[in-house]
Amino acid sequence: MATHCPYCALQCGMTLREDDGVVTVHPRQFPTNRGGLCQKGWTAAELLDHPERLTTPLVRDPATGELRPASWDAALDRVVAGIRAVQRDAGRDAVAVFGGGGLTNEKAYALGKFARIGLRTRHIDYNGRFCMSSAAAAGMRAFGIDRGLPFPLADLGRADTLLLVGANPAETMPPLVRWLTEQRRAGGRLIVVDPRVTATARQADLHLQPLPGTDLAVANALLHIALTEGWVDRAYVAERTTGFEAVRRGVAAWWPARAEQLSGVPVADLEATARALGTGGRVIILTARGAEQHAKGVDTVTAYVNLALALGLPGRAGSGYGCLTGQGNGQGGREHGQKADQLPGYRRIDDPAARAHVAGVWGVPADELPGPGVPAYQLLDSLGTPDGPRALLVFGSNPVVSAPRAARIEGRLRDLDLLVVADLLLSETAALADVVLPTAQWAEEDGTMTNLEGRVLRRRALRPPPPGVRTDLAIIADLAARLAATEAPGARPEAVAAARFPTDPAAVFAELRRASAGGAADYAGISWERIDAADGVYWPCPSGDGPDTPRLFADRFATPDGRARFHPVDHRPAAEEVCATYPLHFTTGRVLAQYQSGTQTRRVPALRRAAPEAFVELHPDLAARLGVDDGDPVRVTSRRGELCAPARLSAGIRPDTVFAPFHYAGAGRANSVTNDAVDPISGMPEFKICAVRVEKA
Ligand SMILES: Nc1nc2c(c(=O)[nH]1)N[C@H]1C(S)=C(S)[C@@H](COP(=O)(O)OP(=O)(O)OC[C@H]3O[C@@H](n4cnc5c(=O)[nH]c(N)nc54)[C@H](O)[C@@H]3O)O[C@H]1N2
Ligand SMILES: Nc1nc2c(c(=O)[nH]1)N[C@H]1C(S)=C(S)[C@@H](COP(=O)(O)OP(=O)(O)OC[C@H]3O[C@@H](n4cnc5c(=O)[nH]c(N)nc54)[C@H](O)[C@@H]3O)O[C@H]1N2
Ligand code: SF4
Ligand SMILES: [Mo]
Repeated sequence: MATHCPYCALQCGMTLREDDGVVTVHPRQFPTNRGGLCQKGWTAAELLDHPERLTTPLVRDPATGELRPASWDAALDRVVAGIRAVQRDAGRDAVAVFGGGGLTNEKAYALGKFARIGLRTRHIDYNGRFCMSSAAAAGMRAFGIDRGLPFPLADLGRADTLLLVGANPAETMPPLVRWLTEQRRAGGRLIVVDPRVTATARQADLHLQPLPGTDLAVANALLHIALTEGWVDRAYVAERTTGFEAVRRGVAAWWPARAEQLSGVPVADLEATARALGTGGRVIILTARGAEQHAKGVDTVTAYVNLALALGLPGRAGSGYGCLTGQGNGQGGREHGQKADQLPGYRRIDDPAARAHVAGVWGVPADELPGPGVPAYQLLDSLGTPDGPRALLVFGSNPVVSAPRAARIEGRLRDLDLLVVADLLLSETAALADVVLPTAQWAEEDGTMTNLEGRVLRRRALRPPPPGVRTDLAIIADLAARLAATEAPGARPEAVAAARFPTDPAAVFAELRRASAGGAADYAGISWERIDAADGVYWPCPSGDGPDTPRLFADRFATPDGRARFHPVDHRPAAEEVCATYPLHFTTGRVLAQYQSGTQTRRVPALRRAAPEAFVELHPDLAARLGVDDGDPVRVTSRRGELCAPARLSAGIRPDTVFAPFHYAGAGRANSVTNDAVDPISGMPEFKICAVRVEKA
């Protein structure tokens, strides 16, 4: 059975085999992974028959306070009664939905539709807000469209210069490293910007090691140098862009020496980088979470987009700007309506034409669709407060581990009247729920995923879910039907009848195609058959007999006038700066063997052995000052909380910065420490920098 890995956005091709009930994973030739898989992909099938798999709904017993097995009827009745009670009391918006970028396109679409016409709440958002939102917002405002890579991944292998800013694919997308190796074999230069000497940085020709939170200044200095040296593509700027003059004036103040002072990157390295970018033939600039997960993430990405535009890269063959999308369906998950301000096809919920189109597909009057909700952190932080939602339904996220300032969010979740979590395993968030609904896993249901290239792929069911387990689509449909059957003031039961929420993913996809037709992310011409016939189909693909779009921007950008837009952006300090009490910078990220909040990968024995617990990475000089030896337990404290984990000494990290992975719960939870300041445009939290104190525990 040919399918794709359940985890990250590389969506490596794999083949599943079932012998005597045991499912094994085999690598498959696919254009992104070319037969490669990382350890997570190799072991993905181990969760299918995992002993901790949820196989029955759980309902919290009011008498004992414990979660107890319950029938589906009892569990769903409890959910519906809870929703109706809260909505009767506090209005429709008192119920909120939280989705995930790991859900298939079909599920993301169904969830957004369920929120808008099943619950009729404006409150839906998702974990992609913590992931892709800054790059998405920057792409929208510069190019008029947000597709992570506007070109096939294979272009990386042919780049003369490749700049990776805040990306560590050697750990986060290991098979992608083949493209980097190929690129350098062909004589290309790889430049990596990361405060740590990562496995990726070790392969680079040049490694810039800035202080976290200074990427914007670095980008402006690079453009400053390019201007001074005459590497700006004046013809391209004149023909294909608007707004350059203001950017030019802004970066004039970014002398390389000024950027060096702020970031610690030597002027010579800035000059070498600018030269490689400005004089290379095929040049690609990529950002990932290191640059984006800041309270100035949108402006930071914009600074790199400005640089790319000034050099004439976007739309030029073999060149361009892109961001590396993270979650398995991080791209599709941000297109079909689980974002607070969005309707399917990447339409805006406040656009009357978009509302009319989607309401038509859904068979409801457009004026019945709610308006925009609020971004994820704001939503989570309002739960259970007098003005916030009092019930929350979570599909595909574990915010108790992954949200910033997690102890506070955990408290908010506890304050809810009703918390419902659909998951395959008892995540830390599910453990707090009033009702837990066991869902099918990737190899048990059909659907589509859109990878980091904007390529729509088929996920295939190898076998049905185990007895007692239902698919997310079936849960959504059942809830919609039960809600329709209840009497609620002003509700139109027929509008939310079960027939409107098909459980067959093929039927959902057919509807999604119609709903997306004419939108920015147009899937109208994509059929499952067409995906099968090729190695996936790139959106936009408006017509069944027309072409798909592997490369964007060759002739025009997706803005009304077809030109890309420059935006002047300036450096600003991190939301929280170091001080005498909290003198060190704290940053967070990933290790190869764990995925996200770890619900899944912490339960796979080989992965647990490879990365069993949290750690705090710090420089030996800093460790010596603190009297800490390798392996000693240390405590990292911020204004918001603390993390305790063994020290891991590494000469590869800046002595003024400490790092911890965010995959762990309990005392090792990095998000107990992180800052919940968010980007004013995207709502992205500042996961990648805050001020801390470190001491031996
Ligand atoms: N093994 C594994 N792979 C994954 C995932 C996982 O959880 N585990 N998750 C997937 C998802 S959802 C995502 S979003 C991607 C993320 O993929 P990446 O963005 O590659 O992952 P991160 O480790 O979060 O961050 C990358 C690097 O940013 C650096 N960094 C920290 N602060 C700064 C800064 O201020 N500036 C710069 N330039 N760099 C900084 C960190 O040191 C880190 O090495 O990975 C995907 N793949
Ligand atoms: N400090 C710090 N925090 C971070 C980050 C960071 O770099 N630093 N990165 C952020 C980023 S980029 C991301 S993407 C988030 C991710 O963080 P989360 O949103 O917590 O992501 P996951 O751990 O993937 O959570 C997915 C949950 O859904 C379940 N699940 C998987 N598939 C399905 C399905 O099909 N249906 C249902 N119903 N459930 C399913 C899994 O078992 C798991 O419990 O974390 C963010 N948090
Ligand atoms: S790189 Fe990503 S998609 Fe590929 S096997 Fe690893 S986790 Fe799966
Ligand atoms: Mo992510």
